[in-house]
Amino acid sequence: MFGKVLIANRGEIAVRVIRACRDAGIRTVAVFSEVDREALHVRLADEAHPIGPSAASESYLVIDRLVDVARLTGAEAVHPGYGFLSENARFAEACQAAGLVFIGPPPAAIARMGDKTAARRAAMDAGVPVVPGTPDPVSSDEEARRAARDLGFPVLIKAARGGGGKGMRVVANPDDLASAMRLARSEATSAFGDGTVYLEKAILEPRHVEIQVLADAHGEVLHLGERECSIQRRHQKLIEESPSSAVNAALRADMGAAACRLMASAGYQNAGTVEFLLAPDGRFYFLEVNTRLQVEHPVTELVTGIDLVREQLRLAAGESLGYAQSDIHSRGWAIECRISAEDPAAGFIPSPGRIAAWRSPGGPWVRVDAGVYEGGEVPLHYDPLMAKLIVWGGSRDDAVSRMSRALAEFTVSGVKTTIPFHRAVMRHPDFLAGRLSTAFVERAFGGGRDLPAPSAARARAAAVAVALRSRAPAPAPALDGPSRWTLAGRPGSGIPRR
Ligand code: MV4
Repeated sequence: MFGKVLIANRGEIAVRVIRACRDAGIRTVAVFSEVDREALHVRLADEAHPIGPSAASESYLVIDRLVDVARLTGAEAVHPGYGFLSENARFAEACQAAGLVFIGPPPAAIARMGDKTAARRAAMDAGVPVVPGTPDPVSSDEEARRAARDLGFPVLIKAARGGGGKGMRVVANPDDLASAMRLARSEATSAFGDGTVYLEKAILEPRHVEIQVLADAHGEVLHLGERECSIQRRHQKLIEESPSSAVNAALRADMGAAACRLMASAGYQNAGTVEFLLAPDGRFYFLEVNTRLQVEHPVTELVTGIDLVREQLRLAAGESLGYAQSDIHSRGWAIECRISAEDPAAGFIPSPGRIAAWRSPGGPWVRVDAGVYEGGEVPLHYDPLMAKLIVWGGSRDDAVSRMSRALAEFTVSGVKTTIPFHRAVMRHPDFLAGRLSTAFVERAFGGGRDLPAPSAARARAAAVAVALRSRAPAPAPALDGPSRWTLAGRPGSGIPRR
């Protein structure tokens, strides 16, 4: 196993990886931008090094700087977390070229799955169902008309280079096709520098269900069941659960086998996720592969008992999985709520700032993966995710009531949070009945606009919490060496405790 790992990320996922390393006796190297000098991941790592200004493009995304820090600190491997460089094949290659192990799939697998049309072809070749559509890009309006007639309306125009729903357009009837093609092409050109589009039959009211996969370097590929991720808004997931109330044992076995076939055929290694659309009629269709650890991985951990980050470390070190599909069992139900510094009552606009009060829930089967602390700052430069609240229950009903209880305990002030949104979802009749689709948030909450105001008692409690914690923060020292937070108080550091 590795002696030292560099974590090329920040926030809750950097903290998550540091914890897995510490559990495994591995030393950790954190990196930080100017605004992150006193961030939680910096305080928890064994050592922490500056990598540049606050803009991610000048720090967390600078491949050469990250590789340099890894080399200088004697790290043997690099964990990319999610986002930033986690799905960048050039970063994985640069790590390998510098003699570092990239904790993720081989660069070729990242590159292949990053090309959505290549991934779609790989799925078809592996016998994995894909949504009926044009096998090749559509260039003329005439070609589009013919394809749409064969597929049947409504159809979706998708950008070949697209992702996250960008450049996607629904067309309900033939009259709208030509203008929709023009719009989709120009959107795709400005978003991805490539106006190539293709057509798919539109699946109405789908669920977003994904399969977690683990693959070792010896050809073994296993799946850890599904995650239901339909509760999202504008392609940002808000709540995830495992299992899905729409998936029974037979469907799980089918989807799991399909995901494993695809990953095996792609020469995949480490942890990865295969995303599917699940139609109301129970048919499933391949969407894309995420070649990284995902935000929502903890719900799978809680139902399977498998530490996915520990597995990533073991697999990257060349170890065999060491267990079979029949050894993996899912027990009970897990739900995750993403706690972001966003104002759900104002269209989920980011609400960066200082966290005046932070009281997170606890108790049995409640897990809080946070990347922040009371008195700390949520910078405006990055994703506003502060923490993930994950609970387990023996049944879905138990998990929902435990989540409601945990959300009731959660007090945050100084920034607006998504907590009120989550409290409202936990009471919604469609959610309680497991009646979900990707349209749930728009349908149930008008996209988040129709939220109940917090009670007067909650507003008073928040005001008191702020009043009690208005201590001025210490100014951040200059960016000139390792952070004081991780050195202060350590024998021989020469830095006095504050
Ligand atoms: C679809 C679809 C319906 N039919 N494809 C959106 C993101 C991109 N990766 C794929 N997406 C969709 N593709 C067909 N043929 C509906 C969506 C979709 C969606 C998918 C997953 C999660 C959330 C979504 C929200 C809206 C639309």
